Amino acid sequence: MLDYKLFYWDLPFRGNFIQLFLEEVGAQYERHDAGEIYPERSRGLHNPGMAPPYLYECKSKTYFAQMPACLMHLGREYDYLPRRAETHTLALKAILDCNDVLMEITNSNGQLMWTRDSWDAFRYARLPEWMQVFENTGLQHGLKGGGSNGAGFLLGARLTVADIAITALFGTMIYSFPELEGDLLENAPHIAGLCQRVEARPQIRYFLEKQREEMGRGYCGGRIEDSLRKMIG
Ligand SMILES: N[C@@H](CCC(=O)N[C@@H](CS)C(=O)NCC(=O)O)C(=O)O
Repeated sequence: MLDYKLFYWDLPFRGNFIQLFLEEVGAQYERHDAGEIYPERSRGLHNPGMAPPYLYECKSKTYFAQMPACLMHLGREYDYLPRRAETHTLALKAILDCNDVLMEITNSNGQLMWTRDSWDAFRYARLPEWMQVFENTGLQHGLKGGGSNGAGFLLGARLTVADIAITALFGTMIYSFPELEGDLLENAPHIAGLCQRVEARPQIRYFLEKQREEMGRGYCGGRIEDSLRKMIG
């Protein structure tokens, strides 16, 4: 029986946050093209939303929009949320941080194309700071060791929705733009190791291998991806 339908574009970008989670927990789901409900139908849904991704939950016959809300909902359903108040709040914060990075790397979701100056300011100042925010959070709460010898998770000894989000953020970014791997290793070596360990989990690895075979190094699509490739290449 089907558990979920995910309405998103044929790209990893925001959709992978939800897909990695659904793969991790072994949910039965279908991915549908966002164009099936966006933009016309999406405003009139039960729980209307503004933009993809939309997650349809079959058992409750409800839709959810906003990637962080979708992930928090799934985290609760499958018990992937930290139990303590502080780390529970930090899980939401980590997902929101990830979503901010997505917005920033696409220059406000593609509203503006990158120029050399604006890209350099992002890549060499803002992005390293973001990476350090994730790294320091992990070091304060659960990450240990480096690289493939690493252990623990962002918010303690247990894998949570925050680890899935961080892997969807940086694992995807680095696969799409291998030139940025050195930036992550320099600024957030423990997070780099965490992403490798989460990507190596059997269900997730199988999914990513298939996705990468089909989509190659595609990231967010559109003119903003062209602009990113021009800056990084
Ligand atoms: N804050 C929203 C952002 C949604 C968003 O920007 N979606 C993109 C694809 S990743 C889109 O198709 N936007 C079309 C629009 O904004 O109308 C979320 O986290 O879900």
